[in-house]
Amino acid sequence: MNAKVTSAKKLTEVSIDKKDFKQAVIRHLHSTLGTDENKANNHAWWKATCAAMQEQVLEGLRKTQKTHYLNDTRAVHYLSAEFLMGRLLSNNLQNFGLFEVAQGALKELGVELSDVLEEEPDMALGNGGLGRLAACFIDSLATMELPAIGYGIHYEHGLFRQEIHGGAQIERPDSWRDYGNPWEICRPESIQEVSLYGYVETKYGDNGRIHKEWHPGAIVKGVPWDIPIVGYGGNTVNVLRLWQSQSSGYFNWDVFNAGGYVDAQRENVLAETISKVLYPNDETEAGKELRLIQQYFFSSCSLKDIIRRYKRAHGDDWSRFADQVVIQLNDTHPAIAIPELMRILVDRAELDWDSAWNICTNVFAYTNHTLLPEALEKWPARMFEKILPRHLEIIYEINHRFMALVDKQWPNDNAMKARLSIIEEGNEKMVRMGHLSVIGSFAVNGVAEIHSRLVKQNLFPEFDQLWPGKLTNVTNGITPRRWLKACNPELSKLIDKKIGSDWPMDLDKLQGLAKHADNKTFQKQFMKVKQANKQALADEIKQSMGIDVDVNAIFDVQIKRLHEYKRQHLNLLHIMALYRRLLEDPDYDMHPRVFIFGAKAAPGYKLAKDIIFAINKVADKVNNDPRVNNKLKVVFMPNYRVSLAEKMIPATDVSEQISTAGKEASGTGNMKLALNGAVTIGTLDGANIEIAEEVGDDNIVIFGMTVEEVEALKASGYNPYDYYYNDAEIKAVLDWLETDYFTPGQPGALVSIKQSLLEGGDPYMVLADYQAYSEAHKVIDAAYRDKERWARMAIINTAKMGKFTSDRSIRDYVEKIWKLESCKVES
Ligand code: NTF
Repeated sequence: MNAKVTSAKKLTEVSIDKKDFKQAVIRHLHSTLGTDENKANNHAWWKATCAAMQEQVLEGLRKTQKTHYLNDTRAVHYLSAEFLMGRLLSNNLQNFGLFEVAQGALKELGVELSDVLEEEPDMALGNGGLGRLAACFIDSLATMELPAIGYGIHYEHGLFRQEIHGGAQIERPDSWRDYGNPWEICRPESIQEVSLYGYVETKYGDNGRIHKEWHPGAIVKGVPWDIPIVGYGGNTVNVLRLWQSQSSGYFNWDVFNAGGYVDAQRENVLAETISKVLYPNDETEAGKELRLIQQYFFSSCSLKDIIRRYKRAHGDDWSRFADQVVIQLNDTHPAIAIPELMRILVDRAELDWDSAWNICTNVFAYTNHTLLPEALEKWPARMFEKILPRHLEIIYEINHRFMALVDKQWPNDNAMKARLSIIEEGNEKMVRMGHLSVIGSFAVNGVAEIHSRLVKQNLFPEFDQLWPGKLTNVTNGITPRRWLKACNPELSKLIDKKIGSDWPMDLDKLQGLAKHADNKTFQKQFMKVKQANKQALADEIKQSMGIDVDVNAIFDVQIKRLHEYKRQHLNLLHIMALYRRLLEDPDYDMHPRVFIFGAKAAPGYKLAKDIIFAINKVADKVNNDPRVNNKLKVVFMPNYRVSLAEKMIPATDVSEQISTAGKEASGTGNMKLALNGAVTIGTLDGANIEIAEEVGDDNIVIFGMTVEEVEALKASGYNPYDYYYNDAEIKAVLDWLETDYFTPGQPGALVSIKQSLLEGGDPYMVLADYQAYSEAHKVIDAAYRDKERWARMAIINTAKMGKFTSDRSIRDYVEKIWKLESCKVES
């Protein structure tokens, strides 16, 4: 579990001092932005500060690229449709050890760095956990000096901005690049072309060899934008390369020549639509033609880029390709890269099928992030035929050969063939991208122990039998640089004082805090920081929402995408029950509590939006009811995003991780909150299980059914009405939703939640876990009232999070899957 990173330079050897930094900022204010110290607003200061920083970053990037080229390093290529980067300035300053330098330089100019940092729009090119994981991973890869490139899509609009009107979510476009992005560099010299549509011609060569030629109906350009990724210590600066679609001009000459200037422009618009928007779905498949085109677009551009770089060093000799290149598929979104590489090798490079397949299956590895059936991607074969006709043929050929293998293992078993086939037969033939990914990869991993076990047992059991050892686990992690050092500077300083300052690169060092967990002075210092962070969040809540919250109350936080399986409505039912208990008995004994939510719902997910509405309506009522006001508050913070998480997480006392067991693959918010000294109330699901193993039973509150119990209850015929009729509190609370108590004049406005939990069959067994959840909250309440006990629990949580650094995850990938070596870049 030792995730030590040895090779980064000491953070004290900074390359630039305060005076030089100040000069650089002023220089950029003048000659990059055309303004001056008197006229500049915070936005201009932000841009000038970024530009000053970028000078250092680009120097590091140049050295890194040269070093990797000269050493001809094996590299990992992380293909992901999502990278949820958040803001970069603070992180880059921290990783270069220049945070204090910049702060001091700006101070001398009469500017507060903290105000400047707030100017940066979040780079929200992702939905949730999957995209943020990719961002943490590329941070760790650079920090550990591993040769790596992230590949993704340069969306013009990232995840929507959420506004709350009358309690309901309204989606507004996110325009993160409207005023320019100071970090990205356009690389027109590396533009790629991508073909779409058209037909396949079969040609017969003299030697009897059949050659397939794809005559595309359209060609679009992929323009690369590079975002430098600065490792902690500032030595290695890797790249995140994001592809923007652009019309190639091939589209429209005929139209243009015929005088159709306007029509030609319309074709341009179509090409540019490909990278226009991020699909805002989380954990659901977006069965749209444009989505498949997006996936193919970035996979194809990335592969061609990888091949271009390989050929620069190795020419046309493919024999070393799999030694130099490993490609990690972040979920099935880039799975189309598998047939694309086959196409390039067989049709273009004219390799025979077996040699090509041998290369493919030594290059690709696939990470599965969910078991939810609605998230497992399947594409109609007819859609493939239209958009990617040659790829469909290749997929059929891969499948044909795979079926022969299945027949060898399970002779004459047609049911088995149907189950394992890449092609799902039915009303409409579908291509199963998960099966394609498993068959085309040399390694497949889940993202937490329990999830990987379920991937083996329930999702791909036959594949596990066919290829023992191919399916494995790599538990997720988070970067402690962003999620503790940068977002919680006061706690970081306290930790530095206690155990030294090398924990950000060797998180197991936090163990050293455990022996101080009973020390009264340290407890006070630790909780004083927590209190200050709570005050800062309370100020933010007051300022942005006008709600007063008491910092002596328990800050109980649930932050994640809104989804039934994550069970924000379980939390809501319990809040309503507390409210009801307080109304029935004004002396009801509970420590004051503030329940805080942050969550976006997919725009098309009706019930998820109804739950947001219900939380806000209950909040309105509770927060304005003087009868309970010193005990209960409910806050739904709009527009949850990385930069808001950075403010909420350091201020949290209680972390809500309450998914139905077996549904949350891992979770990573659970790790961030515990790292910042929050106590988890959680089910035995995803990484909660591993967190419990690390912190011990005394320092986490586990409740509810296990995976086995969930499965058994389902098998025995789960009936939510049993709980409704047998539990007076559940009945009262559900019936309350039907009245107009929370929505005056609008009775029934919240009824869809009750319906889904009763007539709807309660698919995520909210009612079955309700009592256990309610009891668990009593345990939390009692623990919090014992100040010393709570301080101890909080400290132990921070102390025991070493396992969950993304450096450890990356080390696991390196050892189990990628077989990479680090490459030192001299500063
Ligand atoms: C998510 N999956 C899982 O739901 C989380 O539990 C996990 O922590 C993250 O991936 C990262 O591994 C998805 O977003 C998706 F798309 F696969 F459904």
